[in-house]
Amino acid sequence: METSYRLLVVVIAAVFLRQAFATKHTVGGSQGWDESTDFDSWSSAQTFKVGDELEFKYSPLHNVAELPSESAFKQCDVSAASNSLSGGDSKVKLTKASTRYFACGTSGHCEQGMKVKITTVAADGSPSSPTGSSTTPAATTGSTSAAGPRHQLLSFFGLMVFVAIFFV
Ligand SMILES: [Cu+2]
Repeated sequence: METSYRLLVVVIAAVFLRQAFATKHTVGGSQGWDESTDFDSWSSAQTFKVGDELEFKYSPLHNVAELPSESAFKQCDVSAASNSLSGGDSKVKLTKASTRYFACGTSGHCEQGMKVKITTVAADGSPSSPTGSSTTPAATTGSTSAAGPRHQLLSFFGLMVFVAIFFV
């Protein structure tokens, strides 16, 4: 009885810690990896952090080609692909702060807009360049870090669960 309780606690803690540190982004949201999806709108609403994962979900008509450069991306040069994925459910780990380019390798699909540019930032979420040119009044600074408290709350919850494992 007690052993299964502790196992449950460990599983819950693992789930919360994973949520606190990594996010899985389903490319294109509920529409998935498809010609009809507006990938610019989708990606601009996301924050990609180191450690996060992309998941491409698509029909057998499609595949995922990673392109090596901005120019290959702009020209839809899928023949230059540095990596190709297929099978309908492809996961890509974002391992460093960089910009990566993905397109569908099926003829004509990239030209129809089936491509997405992913810019990954450092996991701590700190901006890569200095912000603002003037001193911000103290009263408005609270609104700039909306993602921070939630992250800290999840981390804190995970820590509390680990503490509970040792004292229960
Ligand atoms: Cu396609």
